[in-house]
Amino acid sequence: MSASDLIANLEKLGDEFLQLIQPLGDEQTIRAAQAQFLGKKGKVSEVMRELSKLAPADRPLVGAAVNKVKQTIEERVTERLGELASAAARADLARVVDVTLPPHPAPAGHLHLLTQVRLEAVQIFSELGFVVADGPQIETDWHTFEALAIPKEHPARDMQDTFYVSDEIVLRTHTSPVQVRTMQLTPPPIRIVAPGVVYRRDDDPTHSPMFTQIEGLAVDVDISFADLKGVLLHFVKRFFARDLAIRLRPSYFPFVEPGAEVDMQCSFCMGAAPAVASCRVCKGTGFVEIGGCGMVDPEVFAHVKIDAEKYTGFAFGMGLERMAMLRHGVNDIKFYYEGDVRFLEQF
Ligand code: FA5
Repeated sequence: MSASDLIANLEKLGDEFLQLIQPLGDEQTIRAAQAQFLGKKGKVSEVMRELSKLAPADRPLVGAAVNKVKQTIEERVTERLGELASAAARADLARVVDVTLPPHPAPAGHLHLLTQVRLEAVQIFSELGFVVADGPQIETDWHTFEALAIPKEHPARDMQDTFYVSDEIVLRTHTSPVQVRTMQLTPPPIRIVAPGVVYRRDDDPTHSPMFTQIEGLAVDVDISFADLKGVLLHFVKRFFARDLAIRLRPSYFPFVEPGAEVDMQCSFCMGAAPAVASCRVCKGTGFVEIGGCGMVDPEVFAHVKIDAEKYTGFAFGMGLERMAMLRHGVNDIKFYYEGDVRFLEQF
């Protein structure tokens, strides 16, 4: 083939490519067309192979024509891709966005089961006129033990049971020191509940070294044991939303006289045969202990300078983990503290 034939062929290839690319609407097919012409086995390369057969004097002319058609093809590819990109951008801008559509819901957390239980307990007591009181978790030995008539030799003060910060400072082992602080500051009538974290050297499936209690205290003229029983019964019925019985079992707490353990009817088997016989929650007794209670001991009144001749009072303290366990069937106290979402999101 002569040099002029080759140049004419190259020009034709250029025109052919320009026609071919015109209707193509996406990058992939445009690139494929480009390869069909400029690739190793492409149409332009085929012409280039003829170059070696030409007289040396003719080669530069044809070489220049090859470069020209290559340039034409490459420029047109760039141009066409640019056109497609701006058409896509224009279409994107023209798209109608409905700004009134609701967004995808973001996963939201909720209050921890223990927080829910604490708030509910406070709500129930506040309906009876109790207000919330607070006290420090790092407490003096005096407020935790001494003022509550818990003598130095009492087993609760043992290193086995209490976390000591120093000889005179402890991590409070119960919420009862809030009774003392409240009575020191407020003259009767008093009606408070004090929910809060307490610490003991305890660790098994139903006991944790850190747990939550709710303390109650009422001091006024003519407060009786019947008032105490009425408040506790009302609380248990409301909290469990069932007509459960309570049992006040005589017991000893140095700061109350008389004192009692608060048992409630087992919310799992209801204490009824035959389920009660094999109930693992109440261990076949039909009742479960939830706290302690009693009438404020005159010795405590003496420590906080309240006239025991004029006033009487009742106090109680219950474990909130225990109550949440009974209401929701939680069988290991650790679940509350491990932060496992599979447990937490059930409540
Ligand atoms: C007391 O702590 C008394 N301060 C209660 C009290 C208050 C009596 C006012 C009289 C007047 P006790 O040690 O029994 O009592 O604890 C009360 C409740 O806390 C228990 O019934 C139990 O529900 C819960 N509790 C005790 N130890 C733990 C523990 N390690 N982990 C989880 N809950 C516990």
